Formats: sequence, C-alpha cells, structure tokens
Amino acid sequence: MKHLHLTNVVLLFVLPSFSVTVTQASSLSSRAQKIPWIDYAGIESAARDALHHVVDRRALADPAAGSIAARGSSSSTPKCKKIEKRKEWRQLSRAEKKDYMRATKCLQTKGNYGISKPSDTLYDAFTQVHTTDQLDFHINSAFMLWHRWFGWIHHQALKYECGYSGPAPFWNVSMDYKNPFGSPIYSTDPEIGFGTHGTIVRNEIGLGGYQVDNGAFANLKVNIPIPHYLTRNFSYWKDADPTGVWGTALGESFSPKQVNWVLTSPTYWDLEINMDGLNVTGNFGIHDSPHYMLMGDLNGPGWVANTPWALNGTTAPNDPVFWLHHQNVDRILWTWQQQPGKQWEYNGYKTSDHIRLPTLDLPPPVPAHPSDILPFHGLGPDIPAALALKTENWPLCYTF
Ligand SMILES: *[C@@H]1O[C@H](CO)[C@@H](O)[C@H](O)[C@H]1NC(C)=O
Ligand SMILES: *[C@@H]1O[C@H](CO)[C@@H](O)[C@H](O)[C@H]1NC(C)=O
Ligand SMILES: *[C@@H]1O[C@H](CO)[C@@H](O)[C@H](O)[C@H]1NC(C)=O
Ligand SMILES: *[C@@H]1O[C@H](CO)[C@@H](O)[C@H](O)[C@H]1NC(C)=O
Ligand SMILES: [Cu+2]
Repeated sequence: MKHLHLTNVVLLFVLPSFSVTVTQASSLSSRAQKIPWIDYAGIESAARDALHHVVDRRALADPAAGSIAARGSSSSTPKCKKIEKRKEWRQLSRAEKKDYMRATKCLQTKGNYGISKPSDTLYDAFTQVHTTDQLDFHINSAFMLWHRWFGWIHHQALKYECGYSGPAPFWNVSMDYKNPFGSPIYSTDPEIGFGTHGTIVRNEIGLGGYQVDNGAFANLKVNIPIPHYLTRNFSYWKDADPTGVWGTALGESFSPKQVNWVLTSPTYWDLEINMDGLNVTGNFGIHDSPHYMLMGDLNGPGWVANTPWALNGTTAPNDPVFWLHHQNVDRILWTWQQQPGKQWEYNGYKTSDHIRLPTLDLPPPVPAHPSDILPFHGLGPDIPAALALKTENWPLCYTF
C-alpha cells in the first residue's frame, strides 16, 4: 500500500496514488493446482543448491565469516539434458516461426490450473500473474530475474502444453532502433507476423488504441482484466512527439550505443536502474521504451487517469510481443553476467522510490538479497532470486 506522487510523466507500471486490492488475487492463487510439467521437488532442491552456492561464495570472499564447507550440488537436483541456445526472431525458420505463433495461440485452449478465473485460459493466467502485486517485481532488483523465470515458464508451457519444439525467440530491438515499426516482427503475414494495428478504435479498458486486425494475432481476444480485443497504438512513435519524449527519442534509448553503455553498469543494481531508465528524466530505458511505443495492452490498462482501470497493474503479457521483448531484456542481463565476477551478483533494493522520487521524504529502502522470494502466484513455485541467476543451470538450461 503505497502512495506515489509523480509530478513527471507516469513511469511504466507506476501509477499515481497506487493502491492494490490483493484479496481477490490471493484467494485465486490459494486454489492454484500443481502443474504437471513443472518438477516442484527438483526446483526445491535446485533452489537449496543455489542458495548454498551464493552463501559459500560469500564465505570464501570473506574469511571472517568463517569457513563453510564447500558443497556440491545435491544429488536430488536434476541436471540439464541439453543447453538450448535462444535465437533472434529473424534467425528462426519460417516453419519455426509459424509453429511459435500456433503454440502461442494454443495456450488460449488450455486450462489455467486455478491461477485465474475459471473462465480464463492458460494464456490469460500469465497476464493474471503479471498483474498481481506487480510492484513486487517491477522497478526493483527482482525485476530482471522475475521476468527471466516468467519467460522460461512461458516457454515450458509452449513446449509441454502445445508441443512447440523451437527455441524461445527474442526481439533484438536494437536492430530496429531507427524504425521499430518497420521491423519484420510487425509483419502482417497471417502465419508469421505479429501484425501492426487496425483502424477500429477500442477503448474497453481505457483509451485503448486500435484493435490488432492483421498478422497471426488478428482479432485476438484476451480476457484480463475484461474480455477485449488485443490493442496497440503505434502512433505515439509516428506522430505525437511535441516534447521529444514519446517520439524518435524512444528509439535512442535502445540503440546499440545505449545497449553498450548499459552493459558497462558497474553493479547489478546499476544495470536495473539503467535498463529501466530510472534515474534519467525522459529516458525510458531498453525495457520500458517498447512498452510505450506499442501502447495498448503492452502498456497496460492504467495509461489513462480517471478510468476504472487507472489503479490496476499491467496487461502487457496479453500482447505476444511481450515475450520476445523480455527475452531480449534477459539476453542483455545474460551478456552483463558473462563479465568476470558478475554471474552470481545480486544486490540493490526492493523498491526504487529513493532513486525515482528523490525529493520525497521516504523511509530507507530495503536491500535486496539473493534469498528474496520471487512470487509467481500459482504459476509454478515461488523461488529465491538466486535460482534464476544462471541460465545454464537446471532448470533453466539455456544460453544465448
Ligand atoms: C543486436 O543488434 C545489434 C544492432 O544491430 C547488433 O550490434 C548485435 O550484434 C545484435 N545482437 C544479437 C545477439 O542479435
Ligand atoms: C494513439 O496515440 C495518439 C498519440 O500519438 C493519440 O493522440 C491517439 O488518441 C491514440 N489513439 C487511440 C485510438 O487511442
Ligand atoms: C481493476 O480491474 C478490475 C477488473 O479486472 C476492476 O474490477 C477493478 O475495479 C479495478 N480496480 C481498480 C482499483 O481500479
Ligand atoms: C544514474 O546511473 C548512472 C549509472 O549507474 C550513475 O552514474 C549515476 O550516478 C546515476 N544517477 C543518479 C542520480 O543516481
Ligand atoms: Cu513486467
């Protein structure tokens, strides 16, 4: 329950006078069932290993902390059968792309394991989870690791519920920074394009934008927070740029130069601040900018003040582009982690209010710790942050 007063532009996922009612969501997730393709016991064992690993490293780095016996992986933790290499969307074959689109839509035919309303599908369950207490895993240290795990679960769902056998693709948005909507991602091809948007104005959940009426997701209906057509509004990029904040300036925030700069972030926390553009006015960062460019569902229903939706969280996973964008954010984190000494680094804070709102008189921020629990509201178990630090370890088992 916090009240943020933003004088500036409303930052992504941070709404004025934010207050969440969690009662409904909590009662939903308490009914959540076990998901058959998730190895709960293995994950618990892997989580224990990851925590010991992080603790052991601290003991080694600080002899005063005493010696903790070196500890190998527990024998009950499964091993990766193979390490999958993720690919940029353009590297997928046409057949793989087509199958990815098919599997994505197939999630709308699957049950939600009690994560969401009975009438919701597994597709909706992802959005439901992302909408629940979203400040637990946005604009803070948990953000990048929470989304890494969330994207991995989504890929598992595509595999085990819908038979997708290709890699989890990412959208290297930097390739398109000069003309994002000219990207082949937004092809109108009914088999392999994510589509643009149409001409029909849809505002069921606020000033929504335009119904996506072309590409593989033409006229897709999504159900969170209420049934509506998938919506986008590309025109923020094209026409409205009175202040230079929403227009071409957004492309600059994910240019190759910007990515290289973000990769020089000295600590994990600096990486988070820079990825989200949290400490520079008018810079929405590599992560936030595409959300603002597409608007509609990718930006969430809170984009207009004084609507019934103004106080809700975000519907971003309703737009299939969400997954490709977040796998790219994950790729940048992964790249940063390849530097010497960075693989197991996790630090920063549970909120970024003190950075974003420096003029407010706030209590000291709570430091983040690798044992902090990332909540998934029934979409598999909650996990300690430490478990998501290394993508080549079980159960993530992927690389870039
Ligand atoms: C992403 O795009 C940038 C800009 O074109 C390029 O420099 C970089 O190598 C690309 N990386 C990957 C992994 O696609
Ligand atoms: C789309 O965004 C523009 C700003 O570029 C705004 O003026 C327009 O009202 C939006 N359209 C819809 C249908 O929401
Ligand atoms: C949030 O959205 C739900 C629909 O999912 C709506 O019933 C509720 O009134 C909204 N809450 C707020 C505080 O706007
Ligand atoms: C913003 O982040 C950059 C990079 O980490 C850092 O050099 C700078 O001091 C930060 N500024 C503020 C106001 O925190
Ligand atoms: Cu998110």
